Amino acid sequence: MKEFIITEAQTERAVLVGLITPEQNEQKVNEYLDELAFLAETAGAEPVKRFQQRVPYSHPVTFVGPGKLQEIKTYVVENEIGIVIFDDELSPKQLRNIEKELQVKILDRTSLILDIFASRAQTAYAKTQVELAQYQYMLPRLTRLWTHLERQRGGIGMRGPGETQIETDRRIILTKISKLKEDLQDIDKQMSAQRKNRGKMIRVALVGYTNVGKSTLMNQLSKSEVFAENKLFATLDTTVRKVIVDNLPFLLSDTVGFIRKLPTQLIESFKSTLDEVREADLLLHVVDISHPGFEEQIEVVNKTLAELDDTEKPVIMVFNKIDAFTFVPKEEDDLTPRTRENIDLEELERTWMNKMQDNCIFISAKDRTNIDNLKTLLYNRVKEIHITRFPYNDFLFQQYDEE
Ligand SMILES: Nc1nc2c(ncn2[C@@H]2O[C@H](COP(=O)(O)OP(=O)(O)OP(=O)(O)O)[C@@H](O)[C@H]2O)c(=O)[nH]1
Ligand SMILES: [Mg+2]
Repeated sequence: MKEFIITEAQTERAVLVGLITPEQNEQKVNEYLDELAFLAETAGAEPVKRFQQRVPYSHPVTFVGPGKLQEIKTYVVENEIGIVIFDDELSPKQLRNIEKELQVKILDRTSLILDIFASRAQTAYAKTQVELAQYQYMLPRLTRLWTHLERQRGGIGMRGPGETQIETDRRIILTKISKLKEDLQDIDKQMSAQRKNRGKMIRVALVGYTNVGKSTLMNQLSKSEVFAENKLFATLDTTVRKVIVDNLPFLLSDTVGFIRKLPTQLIESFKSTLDEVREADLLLHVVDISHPGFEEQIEVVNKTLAELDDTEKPVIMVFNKIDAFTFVPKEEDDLTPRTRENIDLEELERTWMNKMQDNCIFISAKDRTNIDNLKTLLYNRVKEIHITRFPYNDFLFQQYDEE
């Protein structure tokens, strides 16, 4: 079975491939490929070259057109490339054909993210979740391979050993999937019991795109040491800490970051990690304001949150990394519409303050800028929630406020 598991991409030279389509213009594709390159580096590969093609939609058989595929092949052979990574999820058919043609390891966005998750998973729980997602990714790809072979060999009377092997593999995978699901259910029960035991404390969850600084902020707010680094998906397991601001205690959790096209298998199998988000009373949506695509990242996070949970939760928008924000002033006669590049920080702040009322703040978790104001904001919101939830219990706060 081993050969089906997506292997880790260790310091292998990689080529990245993206499509310029009516939905994603050249600038967007460049941004997506930057992100794909970051993902590839996180997985241990070295991206050395990018290929792009302008097409109305992806080629059903080979993703890029046949001419482009030959161009990639020539480059791969001449430059000893070990992996070719595609920026979209490849269909089983595309995967087979591209693999056959290029004769090197082929990954897509989904399998790359799954690979990173697999190498990052620390606890038995995270490992089980990722393994389940990997098998679910594999299964349809095996099925297609099987029907593909069957068609080639001509069906009845021709069912040879190759096909039997694949059928066996399919059965093994199905058994594994149901075993993993059972394991997860057991752990889920334990975890939900644990969450219940935490009592009535207000729960606040840090959410956001990957690498925006959630864990760094968690460390600042709780004075803990949560693993934070400049890699994607540094955090896979949820960490929960008790935080006390001005004598007011609440629970703060740090969770897995979101990303564009987060594989659905992963959302599914990480459901219980994400329960922490679902059961939170208040969300701190952390945004990396220094990232050129921060607005799209906000959308991705909001969409993923909506998929997880259809109830509206109070949200505080936390715009992080203001120390790294760069502003390119506009020339006076420049009539191009305002974009991220020519709006300065104050203007952004005003716009968001208007939109979010008081529920937004601009900080630098790294330099601790505005962290005290964030704490005050948190204190006020948590207190409000507490008072609406436990109206007879607010003497507690009088005590706090008097101290
Ligand atoms: N310049 C700057 N960098 C920051 C700031 N906050 C965090 N970082 C850096 O951003 C990177 C990612 O930080 P993390 O805290 O790991 O981000 P995260 O959101 O927890 O990321 P994942 O767990 O991977 O989703 C690290 O290199 C941090 O040092 C900030 O305010 N300014
Ligand atoms: Mg983190």
